[in-house]
Amino acid sequence: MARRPIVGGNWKCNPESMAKLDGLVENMNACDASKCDIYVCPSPLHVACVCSKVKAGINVCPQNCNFKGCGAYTGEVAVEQMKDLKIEWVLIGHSERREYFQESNDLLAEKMKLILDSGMKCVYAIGEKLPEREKGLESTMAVCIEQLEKVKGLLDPAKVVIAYEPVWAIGTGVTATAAQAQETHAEIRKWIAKNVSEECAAGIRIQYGGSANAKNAPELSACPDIDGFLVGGASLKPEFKDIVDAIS
Ligand code: G2H
Repeated sequence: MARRPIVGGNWKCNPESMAKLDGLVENMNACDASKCDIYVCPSPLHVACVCSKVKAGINVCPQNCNFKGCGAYTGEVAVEQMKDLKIEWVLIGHSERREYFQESNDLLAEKMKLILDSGMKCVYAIGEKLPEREKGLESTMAVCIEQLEKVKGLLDPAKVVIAYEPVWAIGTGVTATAAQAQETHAEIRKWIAKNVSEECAAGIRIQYGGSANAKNAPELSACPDIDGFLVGGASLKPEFKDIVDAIS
């Protein structure tokens, strides 16, 4: 089954000023969205502004949502508010959310259900830390499986994209080799085939994230089970366009 590639730019908690926001939006608007889906994850304060500035074909995808919707949830952002801005996608499960904000697999499953029930789509990030990678593929997969187990009943390829992001490669400049990434993506797909369905495994898109850049994107993108990228640091540079152009 042909899967349309998808590339996301995760700006994390950047930029520090509105003055710099326009430059980042320009980088996004320079991208050719004809051969892949493109989304951008601005920080919460910048989401509405970015929605008004990105060109058609660039989707805004907030970096998080709360687990309940509107109401007495101080400091949170709700899916209803996103829908009101015509936002279709939400990113959840990023390792920085898991690590610094103690987001558990249970909480993330609750969030994914809420997102899908509200008619939105979800990018769900998973990935192992360095000690697990150092122990090999089996221990790497044990983490990925634990992160997938609670959402397996929600994995609709039309609505969910998985972002495989080995934590040791995030923001470190160390990228998984194409062989390592392909092997893990293929294993994830195999697990989905066995535990969800063959159809889901064949259709669901799995992005790679972790120091993706213009240099490593062509080789990673050529791997059969890698369906695009979730890009952090390089999405803050004009280089993001080159990553999109590298999609094969
Ligand atoms: C992983 C990635 C974006 P970077 O966090 O989600 O960031 O490309 O800087 O490693």
